Amino acid sequence: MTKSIVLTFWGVLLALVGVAQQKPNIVLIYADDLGYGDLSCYGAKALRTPNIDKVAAEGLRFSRAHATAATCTPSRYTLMTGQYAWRKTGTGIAPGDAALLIPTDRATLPRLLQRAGYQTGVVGKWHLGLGPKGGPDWNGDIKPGPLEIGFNYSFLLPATGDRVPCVYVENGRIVGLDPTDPVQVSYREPVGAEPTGKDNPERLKMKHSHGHNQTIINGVGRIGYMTGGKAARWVDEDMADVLTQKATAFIQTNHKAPFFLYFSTHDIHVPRMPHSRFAGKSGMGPRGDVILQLDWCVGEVMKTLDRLGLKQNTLVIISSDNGPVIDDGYQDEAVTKLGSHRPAGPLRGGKYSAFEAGTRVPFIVRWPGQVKAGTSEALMSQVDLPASLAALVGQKPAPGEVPDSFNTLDALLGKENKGRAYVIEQALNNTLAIVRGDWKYIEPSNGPALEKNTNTELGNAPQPQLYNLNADVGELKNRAGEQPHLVDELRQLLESVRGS
Ligand code: NG6
Ligand code: CA
Repeated sequence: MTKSIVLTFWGVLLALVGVAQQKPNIVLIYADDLGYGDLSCYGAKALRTPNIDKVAAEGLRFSRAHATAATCTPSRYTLMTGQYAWRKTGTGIAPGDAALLIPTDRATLPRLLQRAGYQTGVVGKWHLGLGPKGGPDWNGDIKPGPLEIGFNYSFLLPATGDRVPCVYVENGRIVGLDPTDPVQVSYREPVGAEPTGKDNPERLKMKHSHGHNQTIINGVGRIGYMTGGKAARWVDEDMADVLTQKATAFIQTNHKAPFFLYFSTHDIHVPRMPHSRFAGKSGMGPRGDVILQLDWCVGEVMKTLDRLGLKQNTLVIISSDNGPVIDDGYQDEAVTKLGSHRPAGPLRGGKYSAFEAGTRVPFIVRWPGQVKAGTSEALMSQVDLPASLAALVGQKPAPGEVPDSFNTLDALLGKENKGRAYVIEQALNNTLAIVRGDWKYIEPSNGPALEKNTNTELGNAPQPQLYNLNADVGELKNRAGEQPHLVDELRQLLESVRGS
């Protein structure tokens, strides 16, 4: 009797130690173009995002966390590789037929986690190119791709929702492709006899405002030409459901292993085509509706973690690849129905910009029992996720493997509130800015001050700019003239990082 009690005691103890030592699952929910002011937990009043707010209330909400660039491809390139995208040519906004931008032999975030025994999956927007130089064989094995750089599972939108081909690619194959109706893609000239937004505007259910006037798929003009693959084409209005189903299925399948899920939502990028459950619900037009839809997706993922008993042992990160844009090329009422909503909150600029709204984005970390709920003013950059998450799972990247990525795990988990010594921000035309402490320096640039189509202040100016973000988060007063020494210091720091 006594002996069995002792045995039970040791059994329970070992089980507890086992649970404590089990590596946490990691779920990274990466929204597209979600602005610093777009969530109610970041101050939005015109709409509510209860599911994301709940994650924030149970976790740590950062106020000074940055994507590495103000557009998608470079931000994602850095997220995957821990290398600043501006170090590598060809990492600007990728066309939908670009070759894979990440060399298959380099260390990547998912590969570092694989080394620690993780099952790794990516679901959603990719936009890092696929296939060899010259682009992929859309009708065959579409590789190299995520499976060749460290993912065990992939279900992708190859590029973006507004770029062809408008099909899903699962583990290197177009889903539902009828071999007698092959897909053909061109970013140079029309292919097939498909109607285009330019020539057949009467066929559009949502008109373009700039660009987006090539092949019409599902009533929406796209960037690029495509023909064939009729049975495989996505329906935009169902995309959030499809992706969420794949994301939760990945969790279900892998719930016994430690897993890493990179859930890269299409929302809230254009075209904003909410499911009928969300259409009209925000009062702000489709842009607001797809924020509600994104919030629903997050809720479904959280429900899945709860249902499988994984909440306690899962680190959840929610962020965005760049800041907000209102009119990004479609007449979708985003401008006319914006009302009092401020997608960037108090920040200046937006997607594409060197001003803060370009890269300062929502960033929420939840890990019950491990991360104390609250807020953090730590200066953070997504470039550090590879080194920090590697550290979390006990991996030490070899020197140079994730060259620009620092281990800022303590700040990520809320154990300290300083974060990085500095953050570098990359704007559309590769203008760089650097933030250190309260101060931000934007290097001189001959690029345009305004992106006319989207009406975004890009932050470009031929003179150096210096802002005190503590006193002037809206970057209105250029203090470069008053503080030449500080300008020099920050310029030198930026140059030293650039040259390293
Ligand atoms: C721009 C597109 C914009 C969007 C962006 C990429 C035009 C006129 N504009 O070139 O609509 O697709 O590229 O967005 O085509 S991102 O979030 O993937 O970087
Ligand atoms: Ca984006």
